[in-house]
Amino acid sequence: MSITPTKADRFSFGLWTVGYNGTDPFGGPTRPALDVVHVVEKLAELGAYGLTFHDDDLFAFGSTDAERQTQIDRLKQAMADTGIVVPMVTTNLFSAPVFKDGGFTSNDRQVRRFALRKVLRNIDLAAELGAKTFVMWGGREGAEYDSAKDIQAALARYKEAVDLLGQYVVDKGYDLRFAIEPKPNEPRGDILLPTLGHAIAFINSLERPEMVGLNPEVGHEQMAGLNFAAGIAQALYHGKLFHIDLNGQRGIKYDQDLVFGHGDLHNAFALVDRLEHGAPGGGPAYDGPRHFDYKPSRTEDEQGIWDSVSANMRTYLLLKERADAFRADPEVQEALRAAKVDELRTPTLNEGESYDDLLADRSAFEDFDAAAYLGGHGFGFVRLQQLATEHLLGAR
Ligand code: ASC
Ligand code: MN
Ligand code: MN
Ligand code: MN
Repeated sequence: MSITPTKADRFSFGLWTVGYNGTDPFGGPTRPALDVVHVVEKLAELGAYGLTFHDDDLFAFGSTDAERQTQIDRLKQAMADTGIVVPMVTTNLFSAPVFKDGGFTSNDRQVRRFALRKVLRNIDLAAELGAKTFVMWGGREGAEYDSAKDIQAALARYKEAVDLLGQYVVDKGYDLRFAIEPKPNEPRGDILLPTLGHAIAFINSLERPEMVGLNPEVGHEQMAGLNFAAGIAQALYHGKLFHIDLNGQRGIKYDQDLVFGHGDLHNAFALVDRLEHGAPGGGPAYDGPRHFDYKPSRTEDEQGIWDSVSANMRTYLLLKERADAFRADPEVQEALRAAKVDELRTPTLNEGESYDDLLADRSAFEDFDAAAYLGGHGFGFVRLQQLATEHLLGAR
């Protein structure tokens, strides 16, 4: 297998990722801004197929119509010249001072109306560029103080906004779906829809839940101490994995946005295995772009940016190769059977069996020797995980 990325791998990058200039809360930029045309050319050269962006990444907040159009035209020309596509677009409702208390859920009603107008305009642009997914990361939708935010009202306003956007997309006939991106905190002390699970419950409250899914980010779930690969499995189970933000994070701390695999490598292996192969016992794999939302480290120069672009894609392809070998290994297949991983696919009740039948089944209870499980059942999960580890390390 080749670890040289090609367009067929469908790797995409945010303009804000490679474009990150190194600014953090403690210091200014370490790198000059990158021009979008240069970014598109470099991504194409390195083997990516797609670029994604927030409106404000492409043209500064407050740009005139003419300035905005100039940048759109330059991007379109670069796309035509390189074959780079725009599979996803998102809107920045977090950088400008007006959004410091949120966009869709600001306490200030005028801000909420302005936010909706900003997003509607960007949905038109997303459709124009052929994007199929519209991501919404509500980084400022939240609070620091319990006294300052009526959370129920904020969720109602969030729903009002997403319902309106869905109506707009339907009325316009756009081929576009929404993907909500959870994050537990940062920049707000607490962000609304902090995890995948919160977002799934919210989506089920919407007028058009089928149009709205998730854009989970590796580091965001890990900031909440959660298992990302397991969260992805649940998103797939609910049919909600519309898009994904791949990156790396080392534990519960600020959002690191490291290169994919430069955090919890074991979980990254499980993630790629799940995305590429679906559940071990069958079930859907992921079919969308492999999108990286990471930040080239503040210590790096421009060459370091392009090295990190390649690092994301190479790590993904290496893990894919390792996951393929893991699945194909007869010893792994035997260990999976011994661990009864496939037995979990068998329904607990027989076909047509009622609870009366279950109650009448003495083998299920009266004659079942539950005490025999004392001393361990010998599932062999540790052996299985060591096989995974050895494949991950390239030892098998
Ligand atoms: C997004 C997204 C994020 C944030 C962040 C901005 O749209 O997916 O995680 O914005 O990358 O810096
Ligand atoms: Mn992040
Ligand atoms: Mn993200
Ligand atoms: Mn991010």
